[in-house]
This record gives sequence, structure tokens and C-alpha cells, in this order.
Amino acid sequence: MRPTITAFAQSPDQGQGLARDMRVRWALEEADQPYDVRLVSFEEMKRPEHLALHPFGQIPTYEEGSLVLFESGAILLHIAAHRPGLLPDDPDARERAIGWLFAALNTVEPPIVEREQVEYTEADRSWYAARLPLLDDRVRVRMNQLAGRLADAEWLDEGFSVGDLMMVMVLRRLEGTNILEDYPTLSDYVARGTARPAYQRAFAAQRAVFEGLSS
Ligand code: GTB
Repeated sequence: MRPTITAFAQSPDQGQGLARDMRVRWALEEADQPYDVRLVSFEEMKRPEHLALHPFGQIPTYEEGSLVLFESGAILLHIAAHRPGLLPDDPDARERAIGWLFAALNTVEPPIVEREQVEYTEADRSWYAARLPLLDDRVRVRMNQLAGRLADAEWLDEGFSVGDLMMVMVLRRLEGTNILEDYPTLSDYVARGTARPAYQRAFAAQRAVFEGLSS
């Protein structure tokens, strides 16, 4: 069944693929699964119709027949579990790939998001100059550990998986800082991920929304 996802009608990133629908689009492209997109405004996201799909009034959501999902991690896990291309066949490798999906969301993304939020919301506060280096350090701890683990491997655990997809998307949130470029292992990893044809198709599709080209 062809799923429908929701995405920003007007993304604040102006089509750079940083909003979380990009993760879902990429996963669906990797799985070769056509999908529909319903664009929602910030106002529509807070209306009862959307809140019935997403209790926090956000994007992305995922509808497939009677199934309604929110949370990008849950959506990716569903896509990976039910379609080929995002999880290995070997049972142990499959569980490890799911572990990397959780690691991206629970261990690597939180310090990145916290740093990002402080830049948006506290830049004019007296403590900002002292606080930012502390938050940078927390991100760098994870970058060091991740770069050490990845070393010269192409992907986190054997072949490309849903864990890599989520990790690459999480690391992309560091674009615009000088952090990622200090870790060539990780910036090469992100470049490998974003060079994948499925990523490119997903990026073009969400970019078309910004350019007013999508239906
Ligand atoms: N944990 C949820 C998930 O992973 O699905 C988080 C979902 C979420 O944060 N959704 C955001 C949203 O709907 C969009 S992605 N926000 C509107 C609201 O809360 O009212 C976060 C996001 C937004 C914009 C950019 N950007 O412009 O760079 C990047 C990331």
C-alpha cells in the first residue's frame, strides 16, 4: 500500500533537507517505495485533524492503510522492517543495525540538538559565550567516539542500513558549524551517505516543495 507522509509546506531550512521528513523520504527511496506527501502549514499542524495523527502537532507522520505513525525513528523502523534494503538478513546484524538507529537518536542527536537550540534561543544571553564551548565539547565527545568506531569502515556495521541513514541525517545537523569538518572520517561518511541515489531523489523531492515545484 502506498504510504502518505506529512512535511512542512514551508520549511524554515528553505529546502536543505534538515526537517525530519527527509529521513522518511530517504528510507522510502532506499526501499523503492513510492509515497505521497501532504504538506502542512505550522497552523495546520496544531489543528485537531493533524493532532489526531501526531499528538505533539509536528511532522513527519506516516499513514499506510489503517496504520498511523509519528516519530521519525518509529517510522524508519517500520519501513526497514517491512521492506527490503535497510536491514541485513543476518539476525544479529539486523539487531545491531537497529541499535545504531537508536544510538543516532538517543546518544548522538541530543547534544547536537541542544547546541543548535542554544544558538537559536540564547545567543543574546549573558551566559551564551561561556555555555557554547561546553555544548561544543559534548558534541565533540560523541564525534570522537563515533569517528573512532567507524575508523576506515564504509558504514557503521557491515553494509549500509537504517542505522547509517539515521546517523547521516543526525550528523547533517552539524552543517553550518565548524565541528563536522574537524572529523574527516565523519564528513566522508556523511558524503558517502548523501551521495546515494536514494538520498539524492529524496533531497530533490523535498527541495521541489521549497521551489514550489511539487504538486
Ligand atoms: N522526535 C520527533 C521525530 O523524530 O519525528 C521530532 C519531530 C520534530 O521535531 N518535528 C519538527 C516540527 O514539526 C520538524 S523537524 N516542528 C514544528 C513544531 O514543533 O511546531 C525539526 C526541524 C525543523 C526545522 C529544521 N530546519 O529548518 O533546519 C530542522 C529540523
